[in-house]
Amino acid sequence: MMYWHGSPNGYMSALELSEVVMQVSQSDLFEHVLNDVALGSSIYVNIGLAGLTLLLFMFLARNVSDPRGQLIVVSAMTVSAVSIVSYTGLASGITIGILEMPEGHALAGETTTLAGGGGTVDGTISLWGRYLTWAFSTPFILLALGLIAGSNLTKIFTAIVFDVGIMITGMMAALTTSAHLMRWFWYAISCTFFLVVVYILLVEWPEDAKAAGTVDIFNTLKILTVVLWFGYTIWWALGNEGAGIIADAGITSWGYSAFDVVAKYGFSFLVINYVINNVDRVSGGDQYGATSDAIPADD
Ligand code: RET
Repeated sequence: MMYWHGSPNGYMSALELSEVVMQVSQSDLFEHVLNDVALGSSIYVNIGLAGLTLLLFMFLARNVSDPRGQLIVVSAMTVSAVSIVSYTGLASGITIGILEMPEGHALAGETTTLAGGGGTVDGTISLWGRYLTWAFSTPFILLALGLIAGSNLTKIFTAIVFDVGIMITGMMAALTTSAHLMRWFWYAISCTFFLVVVYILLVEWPEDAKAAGTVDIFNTLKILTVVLWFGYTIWWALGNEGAGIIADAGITSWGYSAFDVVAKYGFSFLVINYVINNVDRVSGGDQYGATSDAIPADD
Protein backbone atom coordinates (compact mmCIF):
# COMPACT_ATOMS: atom_id res chain seq x y z
CA MET A 1 0.00 0.00 0.00
CA MET A 2 1.38 3.42 -0.90
CA TYR A 3 1.72 6.06 1.81
CA TRP A 4 0.35 9.49 0.89
CA HIS A 5 1.09 12.62 2.91
CA GLY A 6 -1.76 14.57 1.38
CA SER A 7 -4.49 12.41 2.87
CA PRO A 8 -5.68 12.52 6.54
CA ASN A 9 -5.62 8.75 6.97
CA GLY A 10 -2.29 8.44 5.22
CA TYR A 11 -3.64 6.43 2.25
CA MET A 12 -4.34 7.59 -1.28
CA SER A 13 -7.87 7.85 -2.59
CA ALA A 14 -8.49 6.25 -5.98
CA LEU A 15 -8.64 9.72 -7.56
CA GLU A 16 -5.32 10.80 -6.08
CA LEU A 17 -3.75 7.53 -7.16
CA SER A 18 -4.97 7.96 -10.71
CA GLU A 19 -3.50 11.47 -10.82
CA VAL A 20 -0.10 10.17 -9.81
CA VAL A 21 -0.23 7.24 -12.22
CA MET A 22 -1.30 9.50 -15.09
CA GLN A 23 2.04 11.30 -15.26
CA VAL A 24 3.20 11.10 -18.85
CA SER A 25 6.63 9.60 -19.35
CA GLN A 26 8.96 10.17 -22.26
CA SER A 27 8.32 6.62 -23.45
CA ASP A 28 4.53 7.26 -23.41
CA LEU A 29 5.16 10.19 -25.76
CA PHE A 30 7.50 8.13 -27.92
CA GLU A 31 4.81 5.42 -28.19
CA HIS A 32 2.17 8.06 -28.90
CA VAL A 33 4.11 9.43 -31.88
CA LEU A 34 4.82 5.89 -33.07
CA ASN A 35 1.15 4.86 -32.93
CA ASP A 36 -0.63 8.03 -34.02
CA VAL A 37 -0.55 7.75 -37.82
CA ALA A 38 -0.98 11.45 -38.66
CA LEU A 39 1.41 12.74 -36.02
CA GLY A 40 3.96 9.98 -36.51
CA SER A 41 4.09 10.26 -40.29
CA SER A 42 4.46 14.06 -40.09
CA ILE A 43 7.65 13.45 -38.11
CA TYR A 44 9.18 10.30 -39.58
CA VAL A 45 8.73 11.41 -43.20
CA ASN A 46 10.76 14.51 -42.45
CA ILE A 47 13.63 12.63 -40.79
CA GLY A 48 13.91 10.60 -44.00
CA LEU A 49 13.64 13.62 -46.29
CA ALA A 50 16.17 15.63 -44.32
CA GLY A 51 18.65 12.73 -44.50
CA LEU A 52 18.11 12.16 -48.21
CA THR A 53 18.41 15.84 -49.11
CA LEU A 54 21.60 16.10 -47.07
CA LEU A 55 23.14 13.26 -49.09
CA LEU A 56 21.84 14.72 -52.34
CA PHE A 57 23.25 18.19 -51.60
CA MET A 58 26.60 16.71 -50.61
CA PHE A 59 26.71 14.89 -53.94
CA LEU A 60 25.55 17.83 -56.05
CA ALA A 61 27.97 20.34 -54.54
CA ARG A 62 30.99 18.01 -54.39
CA ASN A 63 32.94 20.04 -56.99
CA VAL A 64 32.32 23.51 -55.53
CA SER A 65 35.78 24.67 -54.46
CA ASP A 66 35.25 28.41 -54.12
CA PRO A 67 35.34 29.31 -50.38
CA ARG A 68 32.43 31.74 -50.46
CA GLY A 69 30.39 29.36 -52.62
CA GLN A 70 31.14 26.58 -50.16
CA LEU A 71 30.01 28.74 -47.26
CA ILE A 72 26.62 29.24 -48.91
CA VAL A 73 26.35 25.52 -49.69
CA VAL A 74 27.31 24.48 -46.15
CA SER A 75 24.82 26.96 -44.76
CA ALA A 76 22.01 25.48 -46.88
CA MET A 77 23.04 21.92 -45.96
CA THR A 78 23.01 22.78 -42.27
CA VAL A 79 19.28 23.38 -42.51
CA SER A 80 18.75 19.70 -43.39
CA ALA A 81 21.22 18.57 -40.72
CA VAL A 82 19.38 20.53 -38.01
CA SER A 83 16.09 19.16 -39.32
CA ILE A 84 17.21 15.57 -38.63
CA VAL A 85 17.99 16.57 -35.05
CA SER A 86 14.74 18.49 -34.70
CA TYR A 87 12.47 15.67 -35.88
CA THR A 88 14.44 13.03 -33.98
CA GLY A 89 13.89 15.09 -30.83
CA LEU A 90 10.14 15.03 -31.50
CA ALA A 91 10.10 11.33 -32.43
CA SER A 92 11.93 10.32 -29.28
CA GLY A 93 9.50 12.22 -27.07
CA ILE A 94 12.17 14.54 -25.61
CA THR A 95 10.88 17.79 -27.06
CA ILE A 96 7.17 17.01 -26.77
CA GLY A 97 4.94 17.59 -23.77
CA ILE A 98 1.36 17.47 -22.57
CA LEU A 99 0.21 20.94 -21.57
CA GLU A 100 -2.98 21.96 -19.82
CA MET A 101 -4.17 25.04 -21.66
CA PRO A 102 -5.26 28.03 -19.59
CA GLU A 103 -8.86 29.10 -19.25
CA GLY A 104 -10.09 30.86 -22.38
CA HIS A 105 -8.02 28.72 -24.75
CA ALA A 106 -10.05 26.64 -27.20
CA LEU A 107 -8.48 23.45 -25.87
CA ALA A 108 -8.74 24.27 -22.16
CA GLY A 109 -9.99 21.22 -20.25
CA GLU A 110 -9.17 18.85 -23.13
CA THR A 111 -7.84 15.40 -22.51
CA THR A 112 -5.48 13.43 -24.71
CA THR A 113 -5.73 9.70 -25.21
CA LEU A 114 -2.23 8.47 -25.73
CA ALA A 115 -1.96 6.13 -28.69
CA GLY A 116 0.04 3.09 -27.72
CA GLY A 117 -1.71 2.39 -24.45
CA GLY A 118 -0.52 5.29 -22.29
CA GLY A 119 -4.07 6.03 -21.05
CA THR A 120 -5.94 9.32 -21.11
CA VAL A 121 -4.35 12.41 -19.63
CA ASP A 122 -5.42 15.97 -18.97
CA GLY A 123 -4.08 18.44 -21.50
CA THR A 124 -3.13 18.67 -25.13
CA ILE A 125 0.04 17.64 -26.87
CA SER A 126 2.60 20.30 -27.72
CA LEU A 127 5.47 19.84 -30.15
CA TRP A 128 7.41 22.73 -28.65
CA GLY A 129 10.74 21.32 -29.83
CA ARG A 130 9.91 22.57 -33.32
CA TYR A 131 10.23 26.18 -32.23
CA LEU A 132 13.40 25.47 -30.29
CA THR A 133 15.11 23.86 -33.26
CA TRP A 134 13.90 26.52 -35.69
CA ALA A 135 16.16 28.82 -33.66
CA PHE A 136 19.07 26.72 -34.96
CA SER A 137 17.90 26.05 -38.53
CA THR A 138 16.38 29.31 -39.76
CA PRO A 139 19.52 31.42 -39.10
CA PHE A 140 21.23 29.33 -41.79
CA ILE A 141 18.43 30.07 -44.24
CA LEU A 142 19.00 33.77 -43.59
CA LEU A 143 22.79 33.42 -43.75
CA ALA A 144 22.50 31.79 -47.19
CA LEU A 145 20.09 34.52 -48.32
CA GLY A 146 22.23 37.35 -46.96
CA LEU A 147 25.35 35.95 -48.62
CA ILE A 148 23.59 35.51 -51.96
CA ALA A 149 22.34 39.11 -51.71
CA GLY A 150 25.88 40.28 -50.96
CA SER A 151 24.63 41.89 -47.76
CA ASN A 152 26.97 43.33 -45.15
CA LEU A 153 27.65 41.72 -41.77
CA THR A 154 25.48 44.19 -39.84
CA LYS A 155 22.33 43.32 -41.78
CA ILE A 156 23.03 39.58 -41.67
CA PHE A 157 23.64 39.80 -37.93
CA THR A 158 20.47 41.83 -37.37
CA ALA A 159 18.33 39.43 -39.41
CA ILE A 160 19.70 36.40 -37.54
CA VAL A 161 19.38 37.90 -34.05
CA PHE A 162 15.75 38.85 -34.63
CA ASP A 163 15.10 35.49 -36.26
CA VAL A 164 16.34 33.63 -33.19
CA GLY A 165 14.11 35.98 -31.20
CA ILE A 166 11.08 34.95 -33.28
CA MET A 167 11.61 31.28 -32.54
CA ILE A 168 12.39 31.54 -28.83
CA THR A 169 9.44 33.84 -28.13
CA GLY A 170 7.27 31.58 -30.33
CA MET A 171 8.31 28.70 -28.09
CA MET A 172 7.38 30.78 -25.04
CA ALA A 173 3.94 31.37 -26.58
CA ALA A 174 3.50 27.63 -27.06
CA LEU A 175 4.66 26.75 -23.54
CA THR A 176 2.70 29.38 -21.58
CA THR A 177 0.00 27.76 -19.45
CA SER A 178 -0.44 30.47 -16.80
CA ALA A 179 -2.82 32.77 -18.69
CA HIS A 180 -4.39 32.71 -22.13
CA LEU A 181 -3.55 36.35 -22.81
CA MET A 182 0.12 35.75 -22.03
CA ARG A 183 0.28 33.19 -24.82
CA TRP A 184 -0.87 35.82 -27.33
CA PHE A 185 1.40 38.46 -25.81
CA TRP A 186 4.39 36.22 -26.55
CA TYR A 187 2.96 35.64 -30.01
CA ALA A 188 2.77 39.42 -30.55
CA ILE A 189 6.42 39.85 -29.49
CA SER A 190 7.40 37.10 -31.89
CA CYS A 191 5.46 38.74 -34.74
CA THR A 192 7.17 42.07 -34.06
CA PHE A 193 10.57 40.40 -34.40
CA PHE A 194 9.30 38.76 -37.57
CA LEU A 195 8.52 42.16 -39.08
CA VAL A 196 12.18 43.18 -38.68
CA VAL A 197 13.23 40.10 -40.67
CA VAL A 198 10.55 40.78 -43.29
CA TYR A 199 11.81 44.36 -43.64
CA ILE A 200 15.36 43.18 -44.28
CA LEU A 201 14.13 40.58 -46.75
CA LEU A 202 11.83 42.91 -48.68
CA VAL A 203 13.64 46.24 -48.48
CA GLU A 204 17.32 45.93 -47.61
CA TRP A 205 18.52 42.77 -49.32
CA PRO A 206 16.82 43.28 -52.72
CA GLU A 207 18.86 46.49 -53.08
CA ASP A 208 22.04 44.67 -52.13
CA ALA A 209 21.21 41.83 -54.52
CA LYS A 210 20.81 44.30 -57.37
CA ALA A 211 24.31 45.60 -56.73
CA ALA A 212 25.66 42.05 -56.42
CA GLY A 213 24.06 40.91 -59.70
CA THR A 214 22.07 38.16 -57.96
CA VAL A 215 18.69 39.84 -57.99
CA ASP A 216 16.88 37.16 -60.05
CA ILE A 217 17.63 34.23 -57.77
CA PHE A 218 17.33 36.45 -54.71
CA ASN A 219 13.81 37.52 -55.68
CA THR A 220 12.69 33.93 -56.19
CA LEU A 221 14.11 32.90 -52.81
CA LYS A 222 12.71 36.02 -51.16
CA ILE A 223 9.16 35.37 -52.35
CA LEU A 224 9.37 31.70 -51.36
CA THR A 225 10.68 32.64 -47.92
CA VAL A 226 8.32 35.50 -47.15
CA VAL A 227 5.20 33.64 -48.29
CA LEU A 228 6.07 30.46 -46.40
CA TRP A 229 7.22 32.22 -43.26
CA PHE A 230 3.89 34.06 -43.14
CA GLY A 231 2.35 30.62 -43.62
CA TYR A 232 4.02 29.30 -40.45
CA THR A 233 2.89 32.39 -38.56
CA ILE A 234 -0.75 32.06 -39.63
CA TRP A 235 -0.72 28.29 -39.12
CA TRP A 236 0.38 28.74 -35.51
CA ALA A 237 -2.52 31.13 -34.91
CA LEU A 238 -5.00 28.62 -36.39
CA GLY A 239 -3.50 25.44 -34.95
CA ASN A 240 -3.88 23.60 -31.66
CA GLU A 241 -1.52 25.97 -29.86
CA GLY A 242 -3.23 29.12 -31.12
CA ALA A 243 -6.97 29.63 -31.63
CA GLY A 244 -7.51 25.87 -31.95
CA ILE A 245 -9.50 26.15 -35.19
CA ILE A 246 -7.37 23.22 -36.27
CA ALA A 247 -7.61 21.35 -33.00
CA ASP A 248 -5.84 18.16 -34.01
CA ALA A 249 -2.13 18.01 -33.15
CA GLY A 250 -1.43 15.65 -36.05
CA ILE A 251 -2.96 17.96 -38.67
CA THR A 252 -1.27 21.00 -37.15
CA SER A 253 2.03 19.12 -37.24
CA TRP A 254 1.52 18.04 -40.86
CA GLY A 255 1.01 21.68 -41.83
CA TYR A 256 4.44 22.61 -40.49
CA SER A 257 5.98 19.48 -42.00
CA ALA A 258 4.57 20.37 -45.42
CA PHE A 259 5.84 23.96 -45.14
CA ASP A 260 9.23 22.55 -44.11
CA VAL A 261 9.53 20.50 -47.28
CA VAL A 262 9.44 23.67 -49.39
CA ALA A 263 10.97 26.20 -46.96
CA LYS A 264 13.91 23.96 -46.09
CA TYR A 265 14.62 21.35 -48.75
CA GLY A 266 13.13 23.20 -51.74
CA PHE A 267 14.85 26.40 -50.65
CA SER A 268 18.21 24.69 -50.09
CA PHE A 269 18.01 22.94 -53.45
CA LEU A 270 17.47 26.27 -55.25
CA VAL A 271 20.37 27.84 -53.35
CA ILE A 272 22.80 24.98 -54.02
CA ASN A 273 21.77 24.64 -57.64
CA TYR A 274 22.37 28.36 -58.14
CA VAL A 275 25.79 28.28 -56.50
CA ILE A 276 26.89 25.29 -58.61
CA ASN A 277 25.94 27.08 -61.82
CA ASN A 278 26.96 30.63 -60.85
CA VAL A 279 30.10 30.30 -58.76
CA ASP A 280 31.56 33.43 -60.38
CA ARG A 281 28.64 35.53 -59.14
CA VAL A 282 28.90 34.47 -55.50
CA SER A 283 32.69 34.14 -55.35
CA GLY A 284 34.74 36.33 -53.03
CA GLY A 285 38.04 35.09 -54.48
CA ASP A 286 40.35 32.32 -53.30
CA GLN A 287 41.31 34.27 -50.19
CA TYR A 288 37.73 34.82 -48.98
CA GLY A 289 37.54 34.42 -45.20
CA ALA A 290 41.28 33.77 -44.86
CA THR A 291 42.62 34.09 -41.33
CA SER A 292 46.30 34.35 -42.27
CA ASP A 293 48.51 35.05 -45.30
CA ALA A 294 48.98 31.37 -45.97
CA ILE A 295 47.13 30.09 -49.00
CA PRO A 296 44.62 27.50 -47.82
CA ALA A 297 44.40 24.14 -49.57
CA ASP A 298 41.37 24.01 -51.84
CA ASP A 299 40.23 20.50 -50.97
C1 RET B 1 5.76 31.28 -34.82
C2 RET B 1 4.70 31.63 -33.78
C3 RET B 1 4.89 32.95 -33.19
C4 RET B 1 4.84 34.03 -34.23
C5 RET B 1 5.70 33.76 -35.41
C6 RET B 1 6.11 32.46 -35.72
C7 RET B 1 6.92 32.31 -36.94
C8 RET B 1 7.60 31.25 -37.33
C9 RET B 1 8.38 31.12 -38.53
C10 RET B 1 8.94 29.92 -38.75
C11 RET B 1 9.75 29.52 -39.82
C12 RET B 1 10.26 28.30 -39.80
C13 RET B 1 11.10 27.68 -40.79
C14 RET B 1 11.59 26.49 -40.48
C15 RET B 1 12.48 25.76 -41.29
O1 RET B 1 13.41 25.16 -40.77
C16 RET B 1 6.99 30.77 -34.08
C17 RET B 1 5.15 30.15 -35.63
C18 RET B 1 6.07 34.94 -36.25
C19 RET B 1 8.54 32.25 -39.47
C20 RET B 1 11.39 28.35 -42.06
